[in-house]
Amino acid sequence: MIDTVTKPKTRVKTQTERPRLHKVILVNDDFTPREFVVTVLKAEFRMTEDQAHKVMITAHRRGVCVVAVFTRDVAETKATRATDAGRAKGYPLLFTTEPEE
Ligand code: TYC
Repeated sequence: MIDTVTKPKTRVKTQTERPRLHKVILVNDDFTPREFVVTVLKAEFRMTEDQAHKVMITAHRRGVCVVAVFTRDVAETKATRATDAGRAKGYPLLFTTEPEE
């Protein structure tokens, strides 16, 4: 019997798709002190005082503010750590995540 080798007819995709990015969103509340929100943003998201203050004040005025975008795992880990930092002090500070369009 003759073994025949057939070439695949379809071409394999050569480019890997980029993973979808997820937004970390800061949610306003009436209880967490402004300065504490700034401290958490600086520690968890490596922001400067100025950047952190702008994000905090935007969430304070508009209800929410996008903090940054990451791959899903990183976004979820950072949102959880930042939310837990507030909870450890008894504050209802909340960071959520959602996929980018
Ligand atoms: N609204 C809070 C206050 O007046 C400050 C604050 C800002 C809390 C942003 C949460 O995501 C937040 N103390």
